[in-house]
Amino acid sequence: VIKIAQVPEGKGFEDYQNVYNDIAAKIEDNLDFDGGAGYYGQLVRLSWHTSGTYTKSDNTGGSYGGTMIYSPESFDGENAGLAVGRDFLIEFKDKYPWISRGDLWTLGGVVAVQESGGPKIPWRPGRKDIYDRATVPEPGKLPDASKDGKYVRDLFKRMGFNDRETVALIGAHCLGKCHTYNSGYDGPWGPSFNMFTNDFYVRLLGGWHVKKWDGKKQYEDDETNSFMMLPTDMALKEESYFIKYVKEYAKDQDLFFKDFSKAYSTLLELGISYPRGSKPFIFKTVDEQEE
Ligand code: CCH
Repeated sequence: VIKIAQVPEGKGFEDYQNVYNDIAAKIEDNLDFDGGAGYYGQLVRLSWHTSGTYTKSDNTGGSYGGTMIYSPESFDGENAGLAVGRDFLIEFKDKYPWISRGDLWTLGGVVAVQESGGPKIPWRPGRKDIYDRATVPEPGKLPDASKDGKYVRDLFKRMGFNDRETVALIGAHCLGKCHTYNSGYDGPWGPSFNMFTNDFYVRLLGGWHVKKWDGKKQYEDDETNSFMMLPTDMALKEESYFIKYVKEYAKDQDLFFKDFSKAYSTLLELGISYPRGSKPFIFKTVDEQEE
C-alpha cells in the first residue's frame, strides 16, 4: 500500500492552526474531565493508538487511513475507551469537513502535548480517510502492558524505533490515567497528570512494590501508595538496554523534550510518503498567540 500525503486543495498552515486553536479551546473548557486530568491523556493515547499499529516490514497500519472506526480495529481491546477522544474531536470534522480523521486524531495529540507544557511537535497534514476494510489492522499490534522488556523492545522495533526512542515515547505516561473500565489497570503515574514533564522517569527511579488488589498486576509507589506503574513501565528500569535512557531523561527534561518531539513526530507519520522537501508545521500555542 502506498500512502501518499495529499493536502486538501488550498489548505495551509493557518487553516490547521485554526483547527489547533479550536481543539485547544475545547480542552480548556473541559479541564475537570477525568478527575482533573482533562483531555490531554485521552488525546495523546488516541494519536498513538492510531499510529502504533504500523509494521515497517510490510508498511501496513499507521495513522494514514483513520481506520480505527472500523472493525476489527475499533474492537481491539487495547483501544477500549478511545471512542471518548474520537467523539471529542468529531465536531471539528463537521466544522472543517476537509480534514481527514488521521490528520484530526494526530493533530489532537500535538495540541495535547504542546498545551500541557510539552515540546513543539512538528506535524504534517495529508492523511486520507480510507474506507477499504482490507487496510484495517488486526488486533495484536498495540502493546499488552502485562509483558516484559524484550516484548516492548520487539514491538517498537516492528514500528522501526530503537531503544532510545522507545523509552522517550513511553514518557508520555506523565499524562492521564489508567482506568479499570478500559484496561483493567488503575490510576495515574504521578500527581501532575495534566502536565507534560519528565516526571515519569523521575518517579520510575523511585521505590515501587506490587499493588495488593484483585486487579491485574501493577505497581504502586512506596512513598504514597497512590501512583502506578505498569509491568511494561517497570521493564524500562529492569533492562540494561532501557535504563540508561530512563536515567538520562530523569536528569535532563530538555533532552527528553527534544527526543520525545522527534520520536512522536515520527510515530504520527509512520508509513506515510511526503513530497520531497515538504516542511512540517510548527503550531503556536494558545499562550504564544496571546502575547
Ligand atoms: Fe500508554 N497506556 N502504553 N502510551 N498511554 C495507557 C494509557 C496511556 C501502554 C499501556 C497503556 C505509550 C506506550 C504504552 C498513553 C500514551 C502512550 C493505558 C491505560 C495502558 C494499559 C488505558 C486506560 O485504562 O484508559 C503500553 C503497554 C505501552 C508500551 O509499552 C506510548 C508510546 C504513548 C504515547 C506516545 C497515555 C497519554 C495514556 C493515558 C490515557 C488517558 O486516558 O489518560
